[in-house]
Amino acid sequence: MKKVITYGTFDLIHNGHINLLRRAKELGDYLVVAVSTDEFNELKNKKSYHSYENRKVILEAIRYVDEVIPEHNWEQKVDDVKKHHIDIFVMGDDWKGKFDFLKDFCKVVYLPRTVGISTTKIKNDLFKVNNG
Ligand code: C2G
Repeated sequence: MKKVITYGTFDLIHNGHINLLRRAKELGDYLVVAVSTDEFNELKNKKSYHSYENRKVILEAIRYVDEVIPEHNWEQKVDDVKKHHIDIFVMGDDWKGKFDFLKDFCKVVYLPRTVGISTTKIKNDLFKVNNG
């Protein structure tokens, strides 16, 4: 069984996230998603609308996702790859090159981001709609 892992905040789930999760799953048989905890989001200077628990519940309901684990810090990826016997690490290409150190432990794949959508765009568009 080929196992894939990807990491992210996945707040306000949108088609960009779904495209990534679908393509990540297509690379193997089992997809683990490491979703950032609220505490780690603070480290990433990200404030998510949904709590960790709710982002986890939402991800677990997505057909491409087989398992959701917490992402507590930047340093856990090598341990995660070993502990979960991961074959392929996948991220959107805004991260291209940033995780190449994992190539010693698994295949590293950067997928093109979906253009025109992001959690920040959703928040900004909603602000505009509600504030004239
Ligand atoms: N993504 C995408 N297309 C978009 C928006 C996001 O392909 N239009 C991808 C990102 O490239 C990332 C994943 O969806 O691979 C999750 O995006 P975020 O929730 O923004 O994740 P991020 O904050 O980049 O966290 O340790 C890694 C970090 O936790 C990544």
